[in-house]
Amino acid sequence: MSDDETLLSVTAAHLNTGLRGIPVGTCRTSFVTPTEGVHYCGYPIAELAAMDVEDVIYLLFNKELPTEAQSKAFREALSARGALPEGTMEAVFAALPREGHPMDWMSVGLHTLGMADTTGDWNEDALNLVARMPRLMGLLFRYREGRAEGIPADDTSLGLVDRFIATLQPDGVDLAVMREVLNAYLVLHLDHGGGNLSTFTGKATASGKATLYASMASAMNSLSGPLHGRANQSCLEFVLGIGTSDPEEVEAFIRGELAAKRPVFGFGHAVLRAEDPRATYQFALGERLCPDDENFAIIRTLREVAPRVLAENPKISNPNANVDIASGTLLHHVGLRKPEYYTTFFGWARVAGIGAQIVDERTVMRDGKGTPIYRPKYIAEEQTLRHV
Ligand code: HAX
Repeated sequence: MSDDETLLSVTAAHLNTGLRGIPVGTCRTSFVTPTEGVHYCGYPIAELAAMDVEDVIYLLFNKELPTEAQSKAFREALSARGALPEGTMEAVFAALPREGHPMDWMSVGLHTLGMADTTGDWNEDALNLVARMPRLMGLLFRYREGRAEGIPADDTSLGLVDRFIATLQPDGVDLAVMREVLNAYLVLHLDHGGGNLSTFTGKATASGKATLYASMASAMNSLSGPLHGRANQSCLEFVLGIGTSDPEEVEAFIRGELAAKRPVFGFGHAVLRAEDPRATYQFALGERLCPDDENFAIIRTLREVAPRVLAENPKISNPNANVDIASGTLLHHVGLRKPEYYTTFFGWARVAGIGAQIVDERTVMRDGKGTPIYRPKYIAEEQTLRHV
């Protein structure tokens, strides 16, 4: 059945299924296929994974890869947009409870930026936000860790990853390795089709003409759920809980988790039917950057053992590794040791993809008129009607 026919044949069976599989719009930035995973503007992710994140963000906003001159101009434009309103974020972060989840801090940070400096132009605001995220992220870490003293001035002439690292000032870490891991993490997580929950939420909020910043905060609140972005936090917690890379012990651990009806994190996917190319890339990166890391040894064994064990259950459509299997291990290796922060990196990346999709929906769709305010239909149940 084609997508068009599906559109015309919504039945009672589709109700209360979270709009699963129901076409609601078109997406200009990315799509996902069962074997090659996510594509950005037509390019399979495997072709983009090693590029600088600035160039891939350019692709999402402009629908073509930049020439050398365009790349340089785009980086300069991001630098020019990068400065945060003086002192505002610092004052807000200083007042937030440190026991709050980092994703809640990120959401407050986005609202803070929006209150201080919204232009009302979708494209301007989306690019300003992309440019300001590294400093927001760096300050988020510094204030939560109680390291607010001596934060260096923001050098907006640096690239996006370097600006975060410069604000963070990590101790005892190989900065070149950290830069490569973070750049890859961001590129791999920038976008994932139009209908994932956070992207959909961001576009829905923007359809009511809330600001770009308020829309992005909505998107990040959606991403913070354990069934969505926060799965990457759970995945490293799972790896740390295994504590051995011995294949027999790992297999016994997996069987124990399945018997206890717990998920084997880092495996399976709703759409992919092969190993996620984002996982494949990160495994290759890990083999190059940290082959002796003890957590990397665990996920290497998991990758060998888990698909075989999971494939014994015919219900599991894809027993192979997904994007979350290796990302936490790589972040951990470069000194970002606390899994509770991992969804903020996911969110940082998605700000670009969701921002580009919001710009498309608000300024390009329907010959530039933009998608109207979202209003799916809900059918009243008889019981509800009796109380009206
Ligand atoms: N461990 C245990 N059970 C699994 C499983 C896994 N890794 N993968 C699938 N299953 C189970 C499902 O829970 C489902 O069981 P029920 O029929 O009892 O509900 C059954 O197998 C069929 O599932 P499916 O059709 O193959 O996959 P779904 O689309 O339902 O679920 C999930 C996809 C990613 C949620 C699932 O594979 C899972 O829970 N994986 C482990 C958690 C995880 O790694 N999450 C990160 C996902 C990363 C991602 O999607 N990024 O975009």
